[in-house]
Amino acid sequence: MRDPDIPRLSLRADPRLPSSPGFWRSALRGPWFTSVLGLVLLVGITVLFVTGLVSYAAYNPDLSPVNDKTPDKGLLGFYLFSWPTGPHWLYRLNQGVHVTLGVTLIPVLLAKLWSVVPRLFTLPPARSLTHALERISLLLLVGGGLFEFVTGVLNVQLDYVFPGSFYRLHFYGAWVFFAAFTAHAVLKLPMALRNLRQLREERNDLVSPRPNEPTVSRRGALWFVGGGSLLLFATTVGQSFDGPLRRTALLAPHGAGEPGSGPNGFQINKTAAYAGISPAQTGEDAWRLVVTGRTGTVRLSRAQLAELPLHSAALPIACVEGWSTSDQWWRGVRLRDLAALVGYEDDPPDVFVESLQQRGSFRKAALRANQVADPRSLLALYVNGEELSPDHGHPARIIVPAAPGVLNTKWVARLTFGDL
Ligand SMILES: Nc1nc2c(c(=O)[nH]1)N[C@H]1C(S)=C(S)[C@@H](COP(=O)(O)O)O[C@H]1N2
Ligand SMILES: [Mo]
Repeated sequence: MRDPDIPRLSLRADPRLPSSPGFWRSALRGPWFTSVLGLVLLVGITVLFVTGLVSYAAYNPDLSPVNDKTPDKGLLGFYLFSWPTGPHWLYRLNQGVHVTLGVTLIPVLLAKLWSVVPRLFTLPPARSLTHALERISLLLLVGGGLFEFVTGVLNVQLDYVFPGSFYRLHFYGAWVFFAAFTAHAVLKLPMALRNLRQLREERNDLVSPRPNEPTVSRRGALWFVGGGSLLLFATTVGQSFDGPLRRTALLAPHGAGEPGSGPNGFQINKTAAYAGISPAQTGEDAWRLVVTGRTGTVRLSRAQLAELPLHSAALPIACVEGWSTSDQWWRGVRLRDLAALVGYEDDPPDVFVESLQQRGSFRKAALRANQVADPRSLLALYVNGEELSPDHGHPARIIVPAAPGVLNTKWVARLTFGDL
């Protein structure tokens, strides 16, 4: 029974309810802590956004629906450009930064959200129209941020959980999130900078009116968050390197695998068995490369291919998931020489590449004319002085400088040159 002598507490005043400032007891919360984390995220998330957009452009999504089916990227795709083929490590660097930085920022993001969580419960929900708009934008900010981090991590960890749709989700999500993020940064940056410069902390609604005895200083808490980030960084970054460093990439599922030794001993994404490629399809009698272009169709056995002029290129495999290999020595036929076989002597066009693989998302890809024209772009038959292994794409695979791994189609069966 309620004691009638004790006045009923309002929702804002009853410290048992999260809508009351008194409910939140941590002595850490306050403008300084939130501002430090906010400034780290301002820089970090801006880098994530830029590298993410760049990564999307690297797919040549505007070239063919095979590369990307995102509808109406027209407006958001205003910035798409013809992805260059140099420097040859461009995608490797970009995607390594995107994924490793994204993982590293997770503790900062969580700490930042924790530091402002009392505001989620503020009552009344909206004091004015401006306040209502601000809270809606915060919903997009927090929701968008969590969405981008969660979809990114799931894609890296769970091996393409959103077949075909990850790019769409992550791409649209990025624009929504970054729009809200920009508005938030413009509104809050001046205050955040003031908060950092001030020696004595201003009080705001984040400061608990009845704080618990602190168990750690604010700086100590920041070190804790930073330590978490450092740990994630240290267990992820190795995925971009070969040798013993790769084994430190405990959190990168495709980074720390044991790729075996020897010339073909580098990362494998999907094995031949997984892709359903059987030795019967790839043997000398069975396999023919079908090349189609202006002047018709040419069929080549592997022995015939190996008699064409062969060229070498040192190029990495760099996956959208962030892992990459160091440069491998590929040897094979230049794509532009194959284009010349079917009527494109001086003007190599785009090419549509199809694999022997019958199911799965990455059995087709489109490459742009500038990629076909680059003398380092090969239909590789050998790697590091040996035959390609079945898992790396025997009898032949595409390798193109600076391109995302997904465009380096394995077990190639058919090349169709011509404007896509
Ligand atoms: N046919 C086919 N080619 C493919 C793939 C695939 O699943 N099927 N995966 C692509 C992806 S996503 C990457 S990162 C590279 C990996 O090449 P690797 O396994 O030789 O390292 O191959 C690409 N080529
Ligand atoms: Mo990949």
